Amino acid sequence: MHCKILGAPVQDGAGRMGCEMGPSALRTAGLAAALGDLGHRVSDLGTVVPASAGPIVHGNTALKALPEIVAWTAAIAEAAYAASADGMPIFLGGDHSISAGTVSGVARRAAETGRPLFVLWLDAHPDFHTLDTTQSGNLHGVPLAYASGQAGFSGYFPALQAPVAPERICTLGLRSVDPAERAALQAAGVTVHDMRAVDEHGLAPLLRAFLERVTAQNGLLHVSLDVDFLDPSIAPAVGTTVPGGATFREAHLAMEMLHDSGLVSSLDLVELNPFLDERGRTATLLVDLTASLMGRRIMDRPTRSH
Ligand code: DIR
Ligand code: MN
Ligand code: MN
Ligand code: MN
Repeated sequence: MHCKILGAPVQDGAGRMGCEMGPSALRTAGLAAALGDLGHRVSDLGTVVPASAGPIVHGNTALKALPEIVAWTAAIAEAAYAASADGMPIFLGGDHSISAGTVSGVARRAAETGRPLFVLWLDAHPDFHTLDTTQSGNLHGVPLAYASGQAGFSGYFPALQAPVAPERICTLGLRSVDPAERAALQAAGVTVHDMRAVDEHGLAPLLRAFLERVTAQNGLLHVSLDVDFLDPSIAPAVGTTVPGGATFREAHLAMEMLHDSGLVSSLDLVELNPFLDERGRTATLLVDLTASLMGRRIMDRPTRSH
């Protein structure tokens, strides 16, 4: 596989500074070497540069850095569209607002290939606010709503060329959902597996059922991995830690199953805040999880896992 690394050092979408350093930390933790050791060809495409931000006025006065995030989204969407022409783009955030651009860009590409794009959102949060419902005003809370074509973005964010149908989205790991998001997720028909579901059923059957749906429709799969999907005890370097997240083995199992599925066509690694890390521990974990997703295994398996 040709892995294409692309940095998107956005931090204006999060409530605090530091995510700008995410791409540097992931590179320093050895992402390219880990992928190369697995036999992949690796290209580092460098860093996305945003368009210049013009003034934008919106009625929700809580919104923070709307012109900046809109400018980033336009640039990231173009870069994601270009990078997804072939190979496997790996987008290094940056806060989760980068996924407004990554998902819309790869969705535009998928629409041209005629294969349906599915999205797996690994996160403590659904990031399903609209510009009208966010109360924090932090725009890392809106990318999934935008990319799936929810109302309220037009005239502000770039026009969506290929919204991802909510029925093709699965969120896994949720444990912090705002009331407006809960209602919107249900109304839209997004598949939601919160941590209660993971506790009750185990992660594997939930993920397997989703992957079987992607396979049945010959789909492509974008995976968006927010650091706060992981339990803070193993991944402290994120501004929005929430207790009760995925364990080390749950996270690796998810990545191993994703690898075995052969379905993943693009990946986001987001919300890493190196300023909050403990000697690169979280960055290293993200590199190891990416390696599992790209084929690192404990033992060879005689049969595919699904
Ligand atoms: C909260 C937290 N739902 C908000 N969101 C995120 O600010 O809208 N935290 N994405 O990481
Ligand atoms: Mn997120
Ligand atoms: Mn989150
Ligand atoms: Mn977040």
